[in-house]
Amino acid sequence: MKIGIVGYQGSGKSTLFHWLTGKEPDPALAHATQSDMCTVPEPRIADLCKIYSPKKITEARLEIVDTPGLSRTHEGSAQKLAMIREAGALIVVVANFGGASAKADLSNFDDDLLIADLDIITGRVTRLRDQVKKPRSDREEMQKELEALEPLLVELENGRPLTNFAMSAEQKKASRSFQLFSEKPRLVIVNVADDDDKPERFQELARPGMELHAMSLTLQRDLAGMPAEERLAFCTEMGVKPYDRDELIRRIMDASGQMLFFTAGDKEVRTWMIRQGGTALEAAAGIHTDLAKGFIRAETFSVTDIVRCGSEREIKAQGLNRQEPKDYVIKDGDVITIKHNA
Ligand SMILES: Nc1nc2c(ncn2[C@@H]2O[C@H](COP(=O)(O)OP(=O)(O)OP(=O)(O)O)[C@@H](O)[C@H]2O)c(=O)[nH]1
Ligand SMILES: [Mg+2]
Repeated sequence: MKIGIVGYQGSGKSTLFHWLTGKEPDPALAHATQSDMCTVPEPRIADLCKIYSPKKITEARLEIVDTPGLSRTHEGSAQKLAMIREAGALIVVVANFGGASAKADLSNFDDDLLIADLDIITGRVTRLRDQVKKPRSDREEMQKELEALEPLLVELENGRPLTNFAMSAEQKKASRSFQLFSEKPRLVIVNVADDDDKPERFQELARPGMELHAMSLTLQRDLAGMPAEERLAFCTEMGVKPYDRDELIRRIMDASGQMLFFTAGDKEVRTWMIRQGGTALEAAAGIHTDLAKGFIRAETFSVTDIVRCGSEREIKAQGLNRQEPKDYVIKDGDVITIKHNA
């Protein structure tokens, strides 16, 4: 899944991209999107490695996409927004330095995204209303789509994002191809001035179901680039704290509606990403289509149990090994082995 970093011009998006991925975005490509992969750190993978001594360790990664900033005067916004439609989740970066107000920018940016969606749905609904009046073979289908979209239009017209709207299957189907922003999960980062010593105060801008973090991104990126000793000296002298980047990445994954599970053996210990609520069959498909096709069962135990037991043999001896069917919902920390027909 792609995670799009979005926000107004100069809010610190590229600085965040650099900090998260370790890759400096190319300034020559500032008008386009730039993406890079970012490992999702999972501390328990080290515990599994002690048990399995694998030849190889592979960690799941998120694709982070840096995007050109929107102008506050909306110039070129439609084109820039079109570049991030396909992102599965958004990180909204709002600045609170150099005269910018995070509170105002956050509210305005939300409006910009909502208006972009409203334009699209208004266009489609207007067209459908026109089409259903005509005698055409697909009239019934169009009527159905229209009925599905009209309530969504009402929500957007009233300034309500669709993240909190319980959509019917028909509505999901009708809206999917538009890749609406207001349906995308988001996480907000308030980028404060380097000398801001109370970033916690921005928590009041968070809304239910929307996670918010506040920090100086330039400071964090620079700290991450320092050798450990220098970082410690700098932090002590300046009275600043490094933000836990690994934890932030896990929070980004979580906010995007995904989670990790493990596969483990002496060849490879590996983390995989799956949507929260994903089934054993989906996990199998994520590993290899053949595993999903020939799926028999998922042998499952929890990472906590194997770390406590120290071996698979002991897991089995204690009866902690479960045989799960296709529709089993994967839980955080599951270690699974898919049994399948070749
Ligand atoms: N004071 C302060 N300045 C920052 C901070 N983060 C970024 N800046 C400055 O803001 C400017 C923009 O940073 P970028 O990361 O390039 O911002 P951007 O959002 O990628 O900008 P565009 O891609 O042009 O939209 C740079 O001059 C940074 O030095 C911060 O935490 N504090
Ligand atoms: Mg940039």
